[in-house]
Amino acid sequence: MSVSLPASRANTTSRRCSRRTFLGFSAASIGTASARLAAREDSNEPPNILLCISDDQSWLNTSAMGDPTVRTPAFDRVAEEGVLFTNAYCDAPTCGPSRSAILTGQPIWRLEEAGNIHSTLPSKFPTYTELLERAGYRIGHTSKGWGPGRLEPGGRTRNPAGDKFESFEAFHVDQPAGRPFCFWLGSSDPHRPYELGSGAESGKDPSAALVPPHLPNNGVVRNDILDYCLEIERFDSRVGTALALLEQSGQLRNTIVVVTSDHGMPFPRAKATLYDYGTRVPLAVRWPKAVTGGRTVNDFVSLSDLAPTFLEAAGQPEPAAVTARSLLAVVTSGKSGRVDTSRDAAYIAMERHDGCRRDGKGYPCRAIRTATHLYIRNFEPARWPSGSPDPKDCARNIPYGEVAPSPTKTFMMENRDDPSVDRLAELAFGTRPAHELFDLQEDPGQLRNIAADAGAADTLHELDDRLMAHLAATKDPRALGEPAMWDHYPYYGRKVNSDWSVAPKP
Ligand SMILES: [Ca+2]
Repeated sequence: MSVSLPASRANTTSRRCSRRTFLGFSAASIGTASARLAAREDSNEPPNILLCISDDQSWLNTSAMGDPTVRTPAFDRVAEEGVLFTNAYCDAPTCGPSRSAILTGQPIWRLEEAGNIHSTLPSKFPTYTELLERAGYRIGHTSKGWGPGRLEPGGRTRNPAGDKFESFEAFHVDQPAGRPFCFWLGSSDPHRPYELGSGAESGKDPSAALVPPHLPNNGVVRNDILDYCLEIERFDSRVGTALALLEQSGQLRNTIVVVTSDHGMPFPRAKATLYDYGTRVPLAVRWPKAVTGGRTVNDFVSLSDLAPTFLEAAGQPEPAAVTARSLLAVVTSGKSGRVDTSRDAAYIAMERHDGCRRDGKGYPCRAIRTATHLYIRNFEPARWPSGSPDPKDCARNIPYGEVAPSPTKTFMMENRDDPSVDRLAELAFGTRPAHELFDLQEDPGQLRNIAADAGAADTLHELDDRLMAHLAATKDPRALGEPAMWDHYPYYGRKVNSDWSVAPKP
């Protein structure tokens, strides 16, 4: 065995990484003979895994999905030669929690402190990366891995995405033949800030920008979107470089390449909300050795499904705590459209995003997204969903601290009295009721909450029952009536505002 484990960690994972389940390769077995063996494609050879994950990109903003202002040839190639998922959702629309769900295969309500941003990922929650490493994989990451947050309070000494490298190329240059790898190709694109006007200066046409229906359709917003699109292209070019490298080394055929994002775009009523522009993400999966390409699949999938997918593809059992579902049967089915009819909904959650409410309070909410409806349950509707309007409560003294500072946000705040802006600003910054229900056939932009409509009562009750049953079955303290600690966990982000603090645990 190439890796020896401290007893405490070995105990928590012995069920799934015994010698019996070891893949059969290790540092000791990697020699000239095994390298020659690996050079011939062995049908039992475990796949390499390359997860390419951008930072804050909504599902529509790829050329494969029809956005005319962005060019994403790498994403498009993975989609065309693999499977394009049109109904993929993050587990939480906030960086750290979403990444914790991806790594563990569990929703954030099962991950204690990791349900908050600028927190930690306790080491008792096993990650697919570490499980694969113990099975013999070489793991690494570049740029943004798990985070933001602090690892030490969770009992970790390195990023759970793997050792850090300058680039995928820097990792790959030392990759031994005959040993599989698992790499996390992270990025801080298209996270804010942007270079103002860079999108238009690159030649993009502001009039072609895809303006979501919940944002004002004007030059400020259009140019902000083009700046965002330019950063998506920078991420995509890095994916393209990795694909080319694997093609040159002859490894592309048996590498599972996934391209996605941790959650949606950093604009008002998008990131850090449970509406589609915050939660619906690009997702394409390519693995020619086992996956027939040229397919579009509409099943509802969550990014936490990736962890059990990778483990199953590598022939590894998943930890008992994993509640997400492997996508391997779907991606290897050869089918398009709705493949697994039981995948008819996605569940999404948020607790504390940024530090912008007194006493460290978050905005706890959960949602179920089906093909026809989005239903949101807000557990603390008296709180401000986008952060307090009082600058003294917010980092950098900018009101509504859960909405990233941007030209779009500034415009909407400064023009709130304008009749063309006021309703959209209220949707972005105002309070929200305990129940929100949107009919996606009538209202795909999710602008009109019909939860109080008499005609929607049956649908609301049905979706509320389904959401709460799912949360209870997966042991969400919010659904079980148990103490929810997210308001009280430490916050390790930068506290620019000295007035801001977290109330201690009761
Ligand atoms: Ca992010």
